[in-house]
Amino acid sequence: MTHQPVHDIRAIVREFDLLGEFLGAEPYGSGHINDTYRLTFQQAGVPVRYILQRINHHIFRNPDALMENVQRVTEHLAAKVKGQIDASRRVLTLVPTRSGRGWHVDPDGNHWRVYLFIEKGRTFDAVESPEQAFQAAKAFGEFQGLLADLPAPRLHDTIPDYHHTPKRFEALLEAIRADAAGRAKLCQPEIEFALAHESMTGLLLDANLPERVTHNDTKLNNVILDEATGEGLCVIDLDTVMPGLALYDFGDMVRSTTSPAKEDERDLSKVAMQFLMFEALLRGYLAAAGRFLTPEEKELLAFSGKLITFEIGIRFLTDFLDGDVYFKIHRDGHNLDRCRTQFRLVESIEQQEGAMNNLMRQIG
Ligand code: ADP
Ligand code: GN1
Ligand code: MG
Repeated sequence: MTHQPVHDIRAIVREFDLLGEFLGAEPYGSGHINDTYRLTFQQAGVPVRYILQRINHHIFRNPDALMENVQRVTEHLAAKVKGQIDASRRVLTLVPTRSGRGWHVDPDGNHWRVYLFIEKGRTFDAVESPEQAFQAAKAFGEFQGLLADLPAPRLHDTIPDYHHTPKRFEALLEAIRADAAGRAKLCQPEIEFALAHESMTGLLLDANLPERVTHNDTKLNNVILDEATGEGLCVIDLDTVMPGLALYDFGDMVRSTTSPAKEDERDLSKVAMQFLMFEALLRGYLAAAGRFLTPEEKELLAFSGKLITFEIGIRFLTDFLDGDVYFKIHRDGHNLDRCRTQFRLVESIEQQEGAMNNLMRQIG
């Protein structure tokens, strides 16, 4: 099982330019990669909260480059929303260290950052209504739009070949060959499912689509919705913002937002691509991104959902075979459970792909 390593949070917190008395820190959120804490300070008698995160440097091999990206992206976005009501809830704001840096490196080489806590917002691990899907997709579409004019230089690739599905497939083949944890016998149907789908892995990369600045991890719980109005408020989890394809972003919304089940649901009968949610995503995304997407991109919107769901499925399967070295797990077989929901969702999309494409052609 995954245990959060013990860190001296109080000492880390002292490095940041935070006012008032430190009241405490608690682990926060359900991300699979970084360690996230919610901090509380007392400032002149009022409790004020922050998000503290340790970057997983086993996964992000160059955390300084990553933080340079995050700094450039958040500053660019902040300049765009400046003057709007609630501007500081619409974009992540880094709190600098006492020495004026955007992040802190501790003596063990861990990289830490602090963000203002976005109050009166919520994230969801599973979708509850089409309106949520619409709002999330609109927020991610606007995010892409606002970053379209990010000045040069090109952002760093924080994880090389992150959405290179054929290379992800190669990694799976290697994991099957190595069978490092002796688990291949436990997942034969999933291995067969993966092998039977190889032919689609290169379709987006081979389609000559434009490179854009994209988020690359647009799952539903990476956008904060306003608690009161439900509006898509703030796109978070910026570690993978880098050059990429718009369609991998839209695809990951389909993957993470159309099924009512959580990503690790064991009862696969609950997993399904709900058409109403797809329609809401499509309308929300096009409301923001429709003006800049090319016809070739629009044509592949439905397919992108199937492809990235398959891609994340094979990544979970690879990690299960490798012995759970990448994604945080909280129970035995967790990565295999996650893989199964993804593959079930691929099947559900396959069954509805014709109708999804028709809808896209009607409103796209
Ligand atoms: P991970 O990379 O591990 O997924 P995230 O950056 O997505 O980490 O953060 C994990 C969770 O913490 C999010 O899903 C969200 O609920 C919460 N969170 C992150 N940043 C903020 C913030 N600035 N304000 C409020 N909540 C936040
Ligand atoms: C991870 O960081 P988090 O939990 O939002 C992963 C994504 C996967 C996602 C699946 C850096 O995202 O690629 O799509 O899990 N992030 C990284 O839930 O690998
Ligand atoms: Mg996240």
